[in-house]
Amino acid sequence: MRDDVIGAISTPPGEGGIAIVRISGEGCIEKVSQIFQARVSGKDIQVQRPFSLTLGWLKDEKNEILDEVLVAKMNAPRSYTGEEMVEINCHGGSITARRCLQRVLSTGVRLADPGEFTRRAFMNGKMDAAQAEAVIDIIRAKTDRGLKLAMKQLEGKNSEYVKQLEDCLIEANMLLEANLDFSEDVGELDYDQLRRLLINTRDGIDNMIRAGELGNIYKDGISVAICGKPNVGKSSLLNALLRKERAIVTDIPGTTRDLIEEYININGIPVKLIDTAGIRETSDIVEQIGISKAQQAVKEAELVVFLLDIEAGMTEEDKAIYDYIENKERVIVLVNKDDLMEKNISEEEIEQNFTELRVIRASIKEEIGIQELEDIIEEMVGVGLIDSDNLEFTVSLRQKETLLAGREYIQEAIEAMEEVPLDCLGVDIQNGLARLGEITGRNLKEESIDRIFREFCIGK
Ligand SMILES: Nc1nc2c(ncn2[C@@H]2O[C@H](COP(=O)(O)OP(=O)(O)OP(=O)(O)O)[C@@H](O)[C@H]2O)c(=O)[nH]1
Ligand SMILES: [Mg+2]
Repeated sequence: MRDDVIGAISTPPGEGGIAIVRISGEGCIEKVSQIFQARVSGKDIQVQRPFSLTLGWLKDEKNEILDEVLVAKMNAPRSYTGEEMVEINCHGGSITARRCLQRVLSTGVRLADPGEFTRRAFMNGKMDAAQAEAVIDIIRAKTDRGLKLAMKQLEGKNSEYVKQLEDCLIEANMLLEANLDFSEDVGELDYDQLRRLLINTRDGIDNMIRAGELGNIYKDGISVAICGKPNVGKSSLLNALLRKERAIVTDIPGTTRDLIEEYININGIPVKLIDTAGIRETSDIVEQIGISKAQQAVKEAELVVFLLDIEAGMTEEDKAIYDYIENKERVIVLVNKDDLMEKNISEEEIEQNFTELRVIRASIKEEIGIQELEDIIEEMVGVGLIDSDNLEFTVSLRQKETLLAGREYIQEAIEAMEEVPLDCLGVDIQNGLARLGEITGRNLKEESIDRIFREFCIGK
């Protein structure tokens, strides 16, 4: 890990009110003072109070004004990275921020790698690994609930929970060691208590993974494909869920040719909706391409809404599409156009063809069944019945893999407890502890640290 001075633009590219150039590392205040002139003479940032702002100009090599800026300085260790830091607030044009950064770099500051500020914060003990992962979740949160969960992780919820599990294992380890070292004094090992501690840890890990996976739905979202034969009302459904006229709707079968993807928020879950071309036999080349895209989208989506037209009845065409859908447990059937007088799909027919599936009778035209569909989507992803305020976790893939690896050692210890020598049992417990430690990152290897920060953008 290098400890030189790094700098980057921390605001998104493009025009904005202001842009921020962030600089971190021992000596950065002195470097910025070389290129900054305070408006009020004598207010050099080297003597400025930390955590205050100084107005002034950034000067170029010829001592001409580059931009009028506000400079904030933070002293170590009370900054985001834990190092001495300066933030330059410049005008938010796409050129100004770049020129300010270039000027900063000309003083010998190095352009920061993606995520390097947060990486330094982690290295300097400002946050643990789980908290660093929360930073990226906060930036990427798509709904309020997703954000709330990420904030909980940043506050240290995951770390707190892992700590409880670690305490359990440490107690188990102490029990074991007391027996190894002074077996005459403490007598026989209390296997029941040891087993209880290990089972508690294992079940705690399972709970954490389960709750985390549910929480992840709010973070990652799900995809829902809308499919059916032409003219059943797929695009009408997309528009109704979006509450805007996004897709073209006509009574001509084969209106939609391409995939149309839009995001909506269903009770806090980010949902990617995909409207598809009506699937049918056709000789039209463009439509054929659209149909094969539709089939691909249906394959990949987490949930599929299969539409029928109650007036048109259930035809061979519908049956062929339905048969094509794999994993029927992710299908929601929506029998549309229930407002029409002529009904050619009976309850019996529905019952026969879609036993055990969720079926909604709807009229998209009259906005009947839309709310029910949203509720069923929420329910089907498994969070419908859970009070989201009790959902405290998301787990990153890294955290999940680490938890599972730890679980394996503990399970091994539980199973082999009375058959293996105590020191072997001790090794399993130690290994379990080491894995748990990786969640918060005390025992992290360089490549695991790289993995955490790989997803970050420059400037964070
Ligand atoms: N009566 C009635 N008509 C509807 C309803 N929903 C959609 N329609 C009509 O059905 C026709 C087809 O609707 P679309 O949404 O374009 O159907 P689609 O499934 O996207 O059709 P393609 O893109 O051609 O595959 C339009 O004329 C809609 O106004 C409904 O609930 N009741
Ligand atoms: Mg359409």
